[in-house]
Amino acid sequence: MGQSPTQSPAHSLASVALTGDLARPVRLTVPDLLAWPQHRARVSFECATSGVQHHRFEGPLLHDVLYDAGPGFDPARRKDRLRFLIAVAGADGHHALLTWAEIDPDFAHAPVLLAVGIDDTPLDRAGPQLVLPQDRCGARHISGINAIRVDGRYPSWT
Ligand SMILES: Nc1nc2c(c(=O)[nH]1)N[C@H]1C(S)=C(S)[C@@H](COP(=O)(O)O)O[C@H]1N2
Ligand SMILES: [Mo]
Repeated sequence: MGQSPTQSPAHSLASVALTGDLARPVRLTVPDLLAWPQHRARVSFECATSGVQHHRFEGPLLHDVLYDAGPGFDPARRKDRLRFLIAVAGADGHHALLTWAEIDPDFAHAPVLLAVGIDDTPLDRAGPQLVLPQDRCGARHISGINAIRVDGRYPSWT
């Protein structure tokens, strides 16, 4: 897996920074994201202002990419994962929060993608997109992702 810094002058590749409670924070380009198993999804979503859209996406599972960055929970204790949030942000500031349990195979196991292609067009320059095939509304289909922060700051309620 490539971990070189982006803003490669020759190609001006977009990149996404994985930060927060991770053992191995990293900055990844869309070509870097091809290193994980690729999944496909046909998605329809409705925008409150522009109506229904249909797209085909492909890319790695968000869970696979984040898991490899070493989230700071105890992998042997399922309950320990329940305090983790994932903040996904586009370069324009649009953002959404997911819980770790939403994408964890032991919990909701949502097939959330970090898409590297939309309708057969690579997203190398535009940046990856968050794809939640289970969402009816399109608002969480964040385009031009440039930051994902994993946040386990809820260790205890007391
Ligand atoms: N970065 C970014 N992604 C975004 C938005 C946005 O404002 N910024 N709007 C969301 C909303 S409300 C919808 S409905 C879909 C619309 O997808 P489209 O931009 O392909 O039309 O994108 C979502 N992703
Ligand atoms: Mo929307």
